[in-house]
Amino acid sequence: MPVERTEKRTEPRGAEELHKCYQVYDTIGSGGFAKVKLGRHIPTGEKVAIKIMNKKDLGDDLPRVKVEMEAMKNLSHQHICRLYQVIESSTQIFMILEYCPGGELFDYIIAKDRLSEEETRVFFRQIMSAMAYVHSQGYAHRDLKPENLLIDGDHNLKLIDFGLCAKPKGGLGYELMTCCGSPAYAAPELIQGKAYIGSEADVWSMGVLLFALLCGYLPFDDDNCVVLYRKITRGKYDNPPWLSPGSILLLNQMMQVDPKLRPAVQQLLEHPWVIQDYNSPVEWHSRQPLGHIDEDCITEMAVNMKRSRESTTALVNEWRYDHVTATYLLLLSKKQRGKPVRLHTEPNAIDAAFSPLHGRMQTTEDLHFTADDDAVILDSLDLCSDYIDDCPWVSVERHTPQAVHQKMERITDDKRPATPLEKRCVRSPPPERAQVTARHRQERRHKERQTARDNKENVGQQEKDVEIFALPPPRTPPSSKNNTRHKNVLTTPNQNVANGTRGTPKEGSGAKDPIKRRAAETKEPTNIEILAFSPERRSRSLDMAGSGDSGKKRRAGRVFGSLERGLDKVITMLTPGKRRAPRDGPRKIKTQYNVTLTGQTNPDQVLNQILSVLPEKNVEFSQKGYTVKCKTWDDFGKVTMAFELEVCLLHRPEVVGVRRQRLKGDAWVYKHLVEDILSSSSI
Ligand code: H91
Repeated sequence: MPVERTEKRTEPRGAEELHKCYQVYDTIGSGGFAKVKLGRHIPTGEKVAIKIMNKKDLGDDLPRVKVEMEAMKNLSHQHICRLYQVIESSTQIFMILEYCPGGELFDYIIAKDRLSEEETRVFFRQIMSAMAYVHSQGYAHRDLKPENLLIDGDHNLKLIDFGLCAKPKGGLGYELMTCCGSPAYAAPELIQGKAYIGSEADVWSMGVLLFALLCGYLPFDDDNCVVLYRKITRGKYDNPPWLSPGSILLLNQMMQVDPKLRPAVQQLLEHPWVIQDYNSPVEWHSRQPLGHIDEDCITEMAVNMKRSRESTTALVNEWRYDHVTATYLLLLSKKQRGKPVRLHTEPNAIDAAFSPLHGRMQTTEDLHFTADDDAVILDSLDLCSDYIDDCPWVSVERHTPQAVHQKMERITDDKRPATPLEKRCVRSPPPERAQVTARHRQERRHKERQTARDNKENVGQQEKDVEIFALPPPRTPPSSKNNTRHKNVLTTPNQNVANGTRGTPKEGSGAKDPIKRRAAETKEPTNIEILAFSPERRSRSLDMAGSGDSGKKRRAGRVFGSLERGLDKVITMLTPGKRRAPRDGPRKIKTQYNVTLTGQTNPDQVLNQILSVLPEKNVEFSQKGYTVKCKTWDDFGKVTMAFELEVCLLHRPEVVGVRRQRLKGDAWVYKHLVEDILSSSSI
């Protein structure tokens, strides 16, 4: 007899509910108001991404999150990131999502400069498959770009960020009015503020995306919004010489200024360029249709919950996006990857964790460090280390305590995202920087463009200059600008922690200072002013004490509190006589696609070179060890970009590398800025 359990469900506070079913680890990224953390679903042992949002911070963007959650509940496709669970309290929203260890397609493209036509085709077929499905379900995505495509463990793409998607009531044929998405990918009709058809605008964005894959840069680009809009409305771009005639033709068809001349995604599925080497149209139907019930997963859950298969099926069929949905979908994901359909927990554990009869609620502390402290701590280390293995941007030697500790210390700042209109303004840096980036870019591409111009230009372009632009509204500067620029202080990586003491100016200026020591040994000139003492963290993050930022860090610190304490314990155990493991030098990492090789062998010199160019690029930074956290600000005191540069040592070849990670801001502006920093640092 099925047990009616839905009435018994209570609504524990969000974070508590989260910690009952998930182990929560490091922040792995951020998107707008959200922070994304790595997690593990305890019953299945599967890794997940946890998108964490504070309702207060969301403000007017709360509807956008609701739109995203609704869309993701209605979409189930092999190339769309799966939503497993939503935990909502009065203050927070947690979205439990499919974990994609390969990170953003954007980083993959820029690491490779551009992709070959063959590799582009593999990815583009997957993008088309996802988009044909999205459109078939009546949705338009409206924010297609390589930052919104993630690479999973099998090197397959997963579409994310449905916050701007639309599902017109009368179907996709109905016109939309809201101008949204990233300007560089926006269709001409959209930026002109005209009514437009969502699916047609998506096809334009797919054309821009295809160009970015094949070329490694954007077809329409400019630091000045007005110029950028003019380029888009003209629809005129240069075809670089490496593009095949087939690619030129397809790009041209997708980036037609007249939306009615663009092919629909359904037509593109069997386009000659798309089926080349495959000889078959793209398969776009869902391999995991909504509502399908897998008997093996039901059996495993029924046994675990001591229920009948019928009542378990009924429970799963409610699709409440609670722990039941998450357990079912994660079991299914295990099955699809050929893993055993097994729940790790004690019998009845999924149910028990949520039962009001369960007694005392588990806390984060309980979860990690109660019964068998060390075992659980080591499990945490193991996951961190798994994560580190997975991620292209972090690869440290397994189980190195200091590396794990260092990873745990990284806290990504939560900042308000740019609204679509504000996003455009991110593209308008202060004049000095605009000049630097534009000049640099121009020089770099001048040759390519010369050749491209000689090449056949895209046909069907419109010469008419359309002057109606949806311009950003005038912005009022904040009344009190508390982002006074602070003088950046260049330091050497801290060596004092190893001794458990903070160096005094006198001590630090001595031979312990690695840069001075090395400079003395190698007679290398130290071209920067070196601070006589070397505390752990420097510069703006210290200077910001009164600005509210440090409060955020303190709060974030509490989230990690118990785990960090546990890690400290392990580290203490593994490192006799030391409270924390010292970091004698930069991390040793594998060559990854987000690491730039320098050809140099002295990490301190590379670090100094980077630090010395940051001020002239108007980049504010804080340095800790060999990691430099960078930020740029607009004239209104808003952070436009946040990223990390980390000097590290590579195994093969044995040179110094610079790992880069974007945390916030326009991806292409970031790319140009980092290129600029690294080339100006002569590394
Ligand atoms: N960009 C538009 O940084 C800037 C690894 C990583 C691994 C993920 C799975 C899901 C999501 C992100 C992941 C992720 C946003 C995800 C899914 C949805 C969504 C958001 C995130 C970033 C945010 C962090 C992302 C990459 C894209 C990493 N991320 N590291 N698995 O709305 Cl539906 Cl915000």
